[in-house]
Amino acid sequence: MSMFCYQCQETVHNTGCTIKGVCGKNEEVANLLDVLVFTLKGISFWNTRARKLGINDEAADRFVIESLFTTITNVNFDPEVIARRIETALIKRDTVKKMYIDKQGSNFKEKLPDAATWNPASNTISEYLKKAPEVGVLSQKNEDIRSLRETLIYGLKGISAYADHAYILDKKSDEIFAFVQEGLAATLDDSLTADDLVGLVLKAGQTAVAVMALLDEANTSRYGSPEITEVNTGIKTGPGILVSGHDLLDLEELLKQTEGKGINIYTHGEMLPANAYPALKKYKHLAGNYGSSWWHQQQEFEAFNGAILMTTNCLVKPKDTYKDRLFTTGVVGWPDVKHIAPRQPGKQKDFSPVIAKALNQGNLQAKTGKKLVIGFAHDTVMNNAGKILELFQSGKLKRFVVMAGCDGRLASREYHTQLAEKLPKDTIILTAGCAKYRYNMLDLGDIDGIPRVLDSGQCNDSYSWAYVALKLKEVLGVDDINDLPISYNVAWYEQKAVAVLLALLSLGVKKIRLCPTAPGFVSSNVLKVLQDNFQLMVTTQVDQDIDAMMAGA
Ligand code: SF4
Ligand code: SF3
Repeated sequence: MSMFCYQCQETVHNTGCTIKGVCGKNEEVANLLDVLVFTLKGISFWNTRARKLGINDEAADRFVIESLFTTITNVNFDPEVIARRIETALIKRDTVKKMYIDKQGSNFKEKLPDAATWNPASNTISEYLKKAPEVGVLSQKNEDIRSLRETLIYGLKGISAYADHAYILDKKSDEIFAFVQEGLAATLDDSLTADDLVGLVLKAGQTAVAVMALLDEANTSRYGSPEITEVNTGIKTGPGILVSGHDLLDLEELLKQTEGKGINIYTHGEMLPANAYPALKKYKHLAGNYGSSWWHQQQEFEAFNGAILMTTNCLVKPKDTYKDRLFTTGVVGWPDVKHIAPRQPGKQKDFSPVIAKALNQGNLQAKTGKKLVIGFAHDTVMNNAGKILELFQSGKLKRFVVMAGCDGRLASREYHTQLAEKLPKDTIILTAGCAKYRYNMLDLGDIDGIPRVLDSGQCNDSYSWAYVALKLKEVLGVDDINDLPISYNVAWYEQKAVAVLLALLSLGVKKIRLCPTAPGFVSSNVLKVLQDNFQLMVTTQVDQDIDAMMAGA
């Protein structure tokens, strides 16, 4: 058996993980995930056709987005869970297929793609694995078509993660479901040219904007607009639970279930922005944020002596020192780590095992920490729009630098710390996602009371910066979004960042600098298209990039 995966920024030599994943994914899991994506293409093939007849299966819609989310970097490492998803996918595909054939008949003129009809000899991991070499990334021999198809699929993975978060909060969009499946089905169609695929990649960018807007609405309609909030980063005496990942409803239910029990709840990584939502910060035992971005979790989880709940990515191979106090839930999973079961209709998830573990662990040792100021999503920024415009007009503020995105292990990501330190004092950093942990503890000061780092939230809250750019364009009467005093210096790691990048491209944003590398899945020809049309660049030296950005280049 061997594997091939190049979907994230840490792929070996920026070309592909072939023996095991840097992320901890072994070849069995990597191959099963390839087969899962293949079966999702099969569902999408039939459901896209069914939709054209005015019928479709919403259960299949939800299943496709949740399963694509499962295949994102650092989400699920459990072969049994992935195998059961493949089995369910085949059942769902056949349900949709039957629905279509019942209405349209089965007189097909063209040859159906393998994904539309494949059935394993048995529903076992070994049978699924036999299929993997035929359906993995390298099964497409044309490098550019492979690159475009995979870019599309990774964008769809990011879109699906956000659509799933929105769905959990009762917001959904049929257009988004339909496009995810149209895109997946398109990767089965050998008649599509490179230009057709470029068109779909850009449409994925538009869909990424739409899904981030939907998730923004889902979050703010339930939890209110984020408010400027000082977040404690220390530890209080008393039992504690650390909650990581992106799922706000998991956090809310845990807060409800721990109320009055003397347990403090801390956020970690991408859960930090939860502290700024009025309907979450009202819980007195939401005690602050502990630790930093995902890849520090082995040290941070070990040192945090309470229970830990991982609600979504990024999960890193758990160490034995904390494995027994770690819990996963939702799409995230690791073999032998206790998993909190899905929510039943009309009920909350049952977090009692997490709560019992926290109480059993006893008091955490108190520790003081700095205060982080967060909560600068679009509403807060727009409420301060007058002041910000004044700063621009008076020359006290020269430029916004969007530094949103993901953090990662590579030493060269120190670039963003240095960039934050060296940017002229008349610039403001706009951030979102876990990339911020590279610089959010620095003292970068403020400009007339407006902090020099404005944190809008999770990676999906990059939407706020697109929103602010579009509003600024309107207010300043500028024709082209690229004439605004905004530079984009974006850090990427996993596939949600791919969706965010495609979103920016679809809005016409040019001269984006990507840190720390160009994606390994982008072939040299595809990269050239991106450079020619969008002047997409990779970051170089900090000083050189600052000079260029300040000159608008
Ligand atoms: Fe490698 Fe990234 Fe794929 Fe993991 S997700 S196997 S690190 S490319
Ligand atoms: Fe970070 Fe995984 Fe992407 Fe949501 S937690 S930004 S890397």
